[in-house]
Amino acid sequence: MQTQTTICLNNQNIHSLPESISVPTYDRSKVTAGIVHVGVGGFHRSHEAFYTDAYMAQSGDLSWGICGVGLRDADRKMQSLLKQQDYLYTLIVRHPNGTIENKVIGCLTDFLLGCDDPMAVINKMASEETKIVSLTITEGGYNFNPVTGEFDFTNPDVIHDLANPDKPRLVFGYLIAALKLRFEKGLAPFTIQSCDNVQHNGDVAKKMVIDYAHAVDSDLADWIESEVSFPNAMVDRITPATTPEDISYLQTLGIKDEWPVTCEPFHQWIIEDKFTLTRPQWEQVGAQFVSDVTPYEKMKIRLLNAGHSVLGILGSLYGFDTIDESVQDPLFAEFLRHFMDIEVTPILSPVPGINLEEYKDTLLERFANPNIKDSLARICSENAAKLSTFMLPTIANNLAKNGEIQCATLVIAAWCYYSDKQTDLQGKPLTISDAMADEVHQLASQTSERSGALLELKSIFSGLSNSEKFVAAYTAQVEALYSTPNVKQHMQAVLSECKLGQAS
Ligand code: CS2
Repeated sequence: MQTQTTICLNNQNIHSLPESISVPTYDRSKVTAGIVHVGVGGFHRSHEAFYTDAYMAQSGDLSWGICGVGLRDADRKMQSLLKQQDYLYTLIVRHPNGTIENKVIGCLTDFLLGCDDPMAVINKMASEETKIVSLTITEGGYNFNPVTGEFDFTNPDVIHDLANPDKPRLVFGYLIAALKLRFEKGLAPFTIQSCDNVQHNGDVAKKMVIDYAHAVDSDLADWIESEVSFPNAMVDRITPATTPEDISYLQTLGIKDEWPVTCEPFHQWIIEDKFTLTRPQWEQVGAQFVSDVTPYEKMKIRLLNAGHSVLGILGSLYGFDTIDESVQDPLFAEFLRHFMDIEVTPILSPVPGINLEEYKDTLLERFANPNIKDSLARICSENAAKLSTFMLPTIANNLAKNGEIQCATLVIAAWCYYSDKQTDLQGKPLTISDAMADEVHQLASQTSERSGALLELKSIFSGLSNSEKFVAAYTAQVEALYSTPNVKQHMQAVLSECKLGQAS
């Protein structure tokens, strides 16, 4: 048997890779890092890094390399694997028809680990070369109370960081320490660019950073408020977690890459054009700069991300493993489309340049891509923060205008059952990864005694639990699901009830 020789992905081997893999065409030794990015997960590597790599290749402006930053010990594995590869990695773009494009991305220049050497990160952010600090810190990473919107000063990590400004744990401590150095040196500040699925992500980042800064130094806080830009943005590219199969697939092509990234072909980035210093001309490679991103981000978060939660929670309970598997079930596809059409579309504002019907068609096609095995476990990770961001505001908007809430409410009822039993309906254990999992489980498991028990989770439900209409709909759904644990039957009931309502 002939054994395939594999070439390790690194600078030295980059021009010996098989022809089926495209490689950076610019001189990596000349790249300097204008961007420091916190949170180098799969999404950053398929999105901002992908655009930035393309921009450097097209423009020849090599001042936009990205210095990656991980803050926690959990980032160590990625840091050490990428370092071994001179920070190169392969983006595997999987089309629905089976076509695969393999592209080595070259714009990462370094990867600093904050928990090992916080000052290295702070000094890097404070260096003159850094023009932008971008963030993918997840919906939960902004440290705000979802009901009041206020910065959570009770978080033990925040208390730690205020007492140890040169050894912070959270991103706010790093940003403030670096901005303080720039302020003292008389250097202009960097732009803080959020790339998370939070509505008004730039405004939220701004409020959190400034609230934290006030607790450190009010002159600094005033300077940040007047000088630092926090552009809002809508970010989009479905990027499942990397699997061992992705690594073996590259090995069959003759390349050894320890942490590639798989993603769909679709990508979108709509950014508010508001930067403190210079920025890459990402519009040359497909990003769009606009003066107001609000309608775009609302459309994306309320349709795509919430749509993922619909399939993720109902599909997990039913026993599906991936998004494509769930949406290929006709009842799940109909339920999702119904949720989008009846509960979300009426609360969206017109979105310039976008036909919403076509956008929703495209979402269903993207979800159905059979080559993107996006696991429901990934989709359901951090459900508490995601539902607060993606789904509960839609219920609140509908309550305010007497709109429909049945689909979204069934999803919340199903989340209660999911968090209570922690198995699917056949009894198979679910993998639950959520910072709030214990709190949620504790209340959800009291549902048999009090059907509205989960709504006592004030940090999530204190707004909605004041609505009699929501509480009645939720308790009815929960009671029905607990007495007949058949998720499809309840999805069907919601659809039939709505059709009856429309006919009468
Ligand atoms: C997903 C997102 O995490 C989730 O729940 O909805 O990661 C989604 O895949 C991306 O936002 C797509 O742009």
